[in-house]
Amino acid sequence: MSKTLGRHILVEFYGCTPDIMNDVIKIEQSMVNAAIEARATVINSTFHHFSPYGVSGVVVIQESHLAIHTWPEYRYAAVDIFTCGDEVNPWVSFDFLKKAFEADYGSAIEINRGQVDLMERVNIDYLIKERQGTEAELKHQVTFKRDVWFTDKDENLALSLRHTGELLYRAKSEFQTVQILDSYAFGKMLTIDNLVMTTEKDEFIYHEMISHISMQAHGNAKKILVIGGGDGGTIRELFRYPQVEKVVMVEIDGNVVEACKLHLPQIACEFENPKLELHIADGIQYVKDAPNQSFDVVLVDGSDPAGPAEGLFSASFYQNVQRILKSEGILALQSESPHFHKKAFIELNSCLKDIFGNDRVFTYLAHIPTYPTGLWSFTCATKGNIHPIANLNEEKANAFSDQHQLKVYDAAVHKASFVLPPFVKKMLS
Ligand code: SPD
Repeated sequence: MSKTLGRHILVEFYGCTPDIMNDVIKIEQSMVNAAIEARATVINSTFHHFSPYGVSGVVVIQESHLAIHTWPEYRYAAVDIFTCGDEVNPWVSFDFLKKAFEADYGSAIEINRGQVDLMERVNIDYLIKERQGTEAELKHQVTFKRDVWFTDKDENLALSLRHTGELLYRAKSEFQTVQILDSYAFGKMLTIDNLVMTTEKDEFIYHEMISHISMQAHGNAKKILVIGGGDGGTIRELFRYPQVEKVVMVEIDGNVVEACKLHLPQIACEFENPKLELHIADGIQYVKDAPNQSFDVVLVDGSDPAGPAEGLFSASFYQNVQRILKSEGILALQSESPHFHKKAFIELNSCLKDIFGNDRVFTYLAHIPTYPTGLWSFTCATKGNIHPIANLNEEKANAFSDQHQLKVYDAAVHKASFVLPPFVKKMLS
């Protein structure tokens, strides 16, 4: 056989473990290590996870590349390993990956690339820049840049955040998978089922906006119920109010609380507050069982309408919330993005209007950079004489904002957040 420039193997891995096929961090690390095992020099890696599942990525090596695309639902990975020169053996990477992906079966075809006999070598020494060391020293100087991405997406739209590629926390419960990753742009972030829940750098927007609009509109809330909110950001805001006597938090997954206490302590900083009554339980069941008129404020700080949070978008849940609110009470909830979760956003609004009355449901908006599309909505619904704008004591709200050095909430933002652009008004009419 004539001499070739490179060896290219096209690999089929069947019967892989589905969880591994959906794990961007494990796959990136395995692909990088497969290259290192084969004595390649890694320059760069780029990996993306796709919701709901699947990973794509490439490791650029000095000797060419390793690429992958996975189909966790078929327990399948298509891998492509191309190496140049005699020093790197792509079959070493093949063996390494078969083991790492726990594949039942792996096959490959090898293609020899660049048959030297068929080509004529020309002199291109003029392209060589002045060298700064020996071959070995130059190889050593190559720096490896990892490019690993987390993607929060539906079929048509996505938000991606680059992270370090290290997994700080992962726990899989009967409900969901909870992770903590470290993103370059927004710091550490909590993800649930591959959706961004909160990040160190922009969490303040969500937590101030879900809490203070209702708290300031009510003016004297003493007993508050938080459904979800296991990261602790919402209760941190609530405990800024000295009149608060009790906050009941019902979070379905203890892993969320554990993960945030360990890795996001500036968010999860009020779990030891003696006024907190924490239940690791189902919030839907809790509101079903709670007595009539028992809370001044109810905040629904849940995830998106899939998995365990789905019930937080149902009429029966809000009928119970309406029942357990005091006669002068207010509810606020995260109501998704008018762009990203259009259906949930519209349906939730009409469901709340049916339960609380047309003139008692108020949508407000905030810009949250790490949620898909950035434009995020909240909704409040009231009982009694509470009106979220008319009731606002601006002086008090501004003094509160100053005193606590809030970063997004003040009286002007409170009022402005209820100003809806015509396209959103139209969606809700
Ligand atoms: N798509 C993200 C919706 C997240 C809502 N809850 C976030 C929890 C923060 N406490």
